[in-house]
Amino acid sequence: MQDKLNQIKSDYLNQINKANSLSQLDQVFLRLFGKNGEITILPKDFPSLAKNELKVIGPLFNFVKQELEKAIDEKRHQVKEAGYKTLATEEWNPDQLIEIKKRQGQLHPISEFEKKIADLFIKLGFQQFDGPQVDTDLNNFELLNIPPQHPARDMWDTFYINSGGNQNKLLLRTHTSNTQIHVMKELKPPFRMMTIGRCFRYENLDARHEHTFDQFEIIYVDRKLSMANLQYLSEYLLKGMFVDDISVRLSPGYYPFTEPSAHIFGTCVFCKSKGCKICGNTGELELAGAGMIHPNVLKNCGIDPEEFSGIAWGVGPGRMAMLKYDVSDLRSFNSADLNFLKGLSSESK
Ligand code: FA5
Repeated sequence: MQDKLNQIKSDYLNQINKANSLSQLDQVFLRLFGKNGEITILPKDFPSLAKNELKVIGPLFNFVKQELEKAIDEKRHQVKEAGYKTLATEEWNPDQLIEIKKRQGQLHPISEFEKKIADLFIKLGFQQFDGPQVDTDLNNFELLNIPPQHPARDMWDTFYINSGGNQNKLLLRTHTSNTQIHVMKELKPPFRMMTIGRCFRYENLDARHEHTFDQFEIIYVDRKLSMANLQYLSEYLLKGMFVDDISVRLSPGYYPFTEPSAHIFGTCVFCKSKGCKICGNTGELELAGAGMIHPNVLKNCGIDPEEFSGIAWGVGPGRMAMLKYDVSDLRSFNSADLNFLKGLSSESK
């Protein structure tokens, strides 16, 4: 038995040495360790061995088995490494290299548009602030003079994150007006602030309504401000972003957090005021909501309404970009259609 084991060892080490492919090594492995492999069947003869002989054969068997397994493993590794080297040297053909062309990135047209709006107001001394997209019911509604059960909540229905006790209820903000509250609580008037950010609404979607869209909002708090300042800033925005002859119209509106309130309209560029399906046959598009900050809101933020007044308005840059770029469906901006978006870059306009 001892001779047989030594014979198997030397024969198979020889075969393993000569093998130069993984499939040859698999064959050798099967001949040794397969169902009827030479190493597999050997222990069947152990019961017929004398005890003394078994004491020698047992450890020798284990040693030979481990040596052969180790030799196969090492040879497999060598064969694989040699294969990689061949691939890297002989099969590598530099002619197959494909040139990866550099692609020039650009800002999304809405971001580009928002940057231009912000630049306009930086010139007038407005500071930019960022407000939370997830906020409390208190900041999004109550401190803006919209108590629970107020019918105006229907217009700004949103997505709720938890139903925790009323004021602490978390929601996705419906407008950037929550930022008014954060800023007015922190700053002492007079101040001019602006904010741009994402808003969310539980909306019926159409060419002018998205469930997720951006708003740009300004607040100006000082002594002796009036609707005349509001009219001026609205025209400043629209003329700055469009052309000097765009007509701006303020019509009376209602917002619980402003008094008086107004809707700001710009001429519909699609039909040139004739009336079309984009503007709902009105000849103009509503771009912003605005007004003088309600005394209750000023008080809620610790500002004395007897001494200070404030102007606020919030516009949808997406709606304005529709006009600027002649896009008939707001949803195209989020379509991820690169050809469409590239066509709207500042260079092409
Ligand atoms: C507001 O959200 C007020 N917070 C604006 C405001 C601020 C009024 C400060 C007074 C003082 P409104 O819901 O009308 O108002 O929205 C303002 C603008 O956001 C709209 O004129 C429109 O341009 C844009 N907008 C509103 N809803 C959507 C929507 N679903 N998809 C795209 N744009 C929208």
